[in-house]
Amino acid sequence: MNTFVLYNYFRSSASYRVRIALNLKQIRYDYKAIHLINNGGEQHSAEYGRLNPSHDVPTLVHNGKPIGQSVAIIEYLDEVETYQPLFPKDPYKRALIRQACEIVNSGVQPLGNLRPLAELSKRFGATDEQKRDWSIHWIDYGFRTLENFLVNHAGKFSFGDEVTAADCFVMAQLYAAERFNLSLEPYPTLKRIHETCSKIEAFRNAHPDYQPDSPKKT
Ligand SMILES: N[C@@H](CCC(=O)N[C@@H](CS)C(=O)NCC(=O)O)C(=O)O
Repeated sequence: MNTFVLYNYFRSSASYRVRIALNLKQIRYDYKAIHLINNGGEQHSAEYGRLNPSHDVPTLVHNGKPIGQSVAIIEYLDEVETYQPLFPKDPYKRALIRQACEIVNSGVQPLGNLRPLAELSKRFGATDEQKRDWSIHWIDYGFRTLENFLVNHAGKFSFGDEVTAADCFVMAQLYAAERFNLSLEPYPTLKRIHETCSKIEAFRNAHPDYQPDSPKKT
């Protein structure tokens, strides 16, 4: 039996990246919701910590073996399931795709994550309004960085006309525009990628609103 279990949270952008990759590869998986707010944050439980010592989502468990960090998970999925490759063979193209993934993964998302935002309040008394302002600042920084990078590489998707791992990261990051009600007009390349991917079922079905733990689920 080949089993995949994804511990994740509907609104988590790092989880969203992995859901897109799983869907693109047509891998069926069990959805295990980890609520990041309720019960003091279910990610902090000792039981979950045994699966993922970072106490964050997502965690993929493949045949009983856990993997954390969305970059590691998506690269692993690409190695174990060859259907719909997410990284090309050419080393330079692979490096560029990883560059796009890391702009999101290490350059932007950590700055808006729950934990550092909570710490801004705890240590410096930041209000909700100030934290919102902070988040929007870094989201815009990330969008501008991606726009300036991808304008030289994008076709319909982030890299040409083929879907790659970069699209999993870019689309998940673009969800921030929906959450914070930001226009994509200033970022025409990102807007085009968003329009392309939003028409594809694998991306649509991974959207936070359609997950079992979303209050908006229709
Ligand atoms: N680099 C990690 C980021 C994981 C991460 O920050 N996950 C967030 C949700 S998007 C989380 O679990 N936050 C919980 C917390 O801060 O307590 C990955 O790509 O998996």
